Amino acid sequence: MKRFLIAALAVTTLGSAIATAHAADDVRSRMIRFGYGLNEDSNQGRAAKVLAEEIAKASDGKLKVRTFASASLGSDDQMQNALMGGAQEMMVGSTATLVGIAKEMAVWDTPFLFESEKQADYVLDGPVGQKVMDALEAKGLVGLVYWENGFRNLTNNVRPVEKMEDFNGIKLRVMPNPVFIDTFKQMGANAVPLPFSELFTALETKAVDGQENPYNTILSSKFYEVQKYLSVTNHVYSPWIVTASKRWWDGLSETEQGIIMDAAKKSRDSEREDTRAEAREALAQIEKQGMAVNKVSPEEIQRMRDQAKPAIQTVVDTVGEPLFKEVQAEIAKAPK
Ligand code: KDG
Repeated sequence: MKRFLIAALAVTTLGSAIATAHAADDVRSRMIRFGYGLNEDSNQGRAAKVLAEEIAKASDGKLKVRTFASASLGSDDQMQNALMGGAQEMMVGSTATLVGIAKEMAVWDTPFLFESEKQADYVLDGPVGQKVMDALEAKGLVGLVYWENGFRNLTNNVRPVEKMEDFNGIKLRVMPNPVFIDTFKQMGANAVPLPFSELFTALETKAVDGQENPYNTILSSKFYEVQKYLSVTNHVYSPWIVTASKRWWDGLSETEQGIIMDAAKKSRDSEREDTRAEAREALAQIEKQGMAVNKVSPEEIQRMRDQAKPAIQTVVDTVGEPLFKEVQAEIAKAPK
């Protein structure tokens, strides 16, 4: 009996060693180009570094991620096209810039959709967040994880926005996305869609008067150098999404896909923690850089929510009522 047990143990040990060896063989030496739009020392850049390190560590250095900051591989939509064509392997960008590729992504542009990061995490990482990601596959992209861009706030050079009427006449840059254009037209602004890569110059040359982004981006992109007023609205929570070229992804072994997916989840958790820690300090730092900050009153926020209702209908018309209702149901289940 004892000899049998020893033999069985030996076979099992040998089997697992062979399996490990095969798994290691399943990982080839590869270079992965990962592009993003913000600069290297932004929250987006720091998270890209974490992702690269986690993938290298888990593949014994075989999977090398080369990160490209500041839209050096192109704007979000240019990189998305490169991934779909197989000319680039991975990227992170805004879900809002994917609406032209997968209309389901527009659900995340709904004004005032999430009230907290906790709600956002629960919904984005849950079944409906995955369902929206899955819509990318038919278009040649693989959605891996959502990172946090954050709650968006207004900056401009004309006046502090304290009530809805203050939007009138402001040329406001928005992400190239129908819901954002609609939302700010409803508010009375002159919405000007521009890629993020052109935003700083547009502000500097006064081609536009203002823009809206999370504190982290206002800080890391130094918008305080070309903007006077910051008005706190938290009018929408913006996710980023890490995507891969489906043409490239389907050529990876299961082991390689598992390594990248596990690393992406680690980078997601680390990015959210880093972004939130930075956001807690960012407002004070932005004020220190000379921007005048005003918090829009709850009454005026409610007026903006009411005014934005036609834009919410644009979302429902774009993504379909069933998906919109599924997101609302998930939000209702989310922890506060
Ligand atoms: O690559 C830059 C994008 O992540 C961009 O979407 C950031 O929120 C953004 C914006 O305003 O364009």
